[in-house]
Amino acid sequence: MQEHHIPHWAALALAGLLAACAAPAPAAPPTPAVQDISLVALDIYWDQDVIEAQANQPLRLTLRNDGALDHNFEILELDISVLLSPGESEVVEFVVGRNGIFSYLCSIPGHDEAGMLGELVISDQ
Ligand SMILES: [Cu+2]
Repeated sequence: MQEHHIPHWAALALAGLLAACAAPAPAAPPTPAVQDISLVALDIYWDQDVIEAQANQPLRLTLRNDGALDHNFEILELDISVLLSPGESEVVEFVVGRNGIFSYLCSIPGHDEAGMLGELVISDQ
């Protein structure tokens, strides 16, 4: 029954305050910068052995197969596996939430042994 002690103008002000609280926040947090990285598969190697990126920032990895063979980009630890036919390209977007070195390779038999492997190095700097 406390409402009875609140003056009418105060109740209106309170209602206004509650409405303001329910409204969406005026300033949205800044959108994290997307890190655009390209990796090209060739016969039989990747065009890069090391990829560096930041933790907790969206990573947009564009994979392209410029070879004449199938290649399959794979990062086991991140559960990423992308099969690329010759001439094909595909974009994978993901975020790595911690620092570390994540090995990538081509999982087509024999290709990693032939040198189709590299490291995705994630840091927070
Ligand atoms: Cu391959």
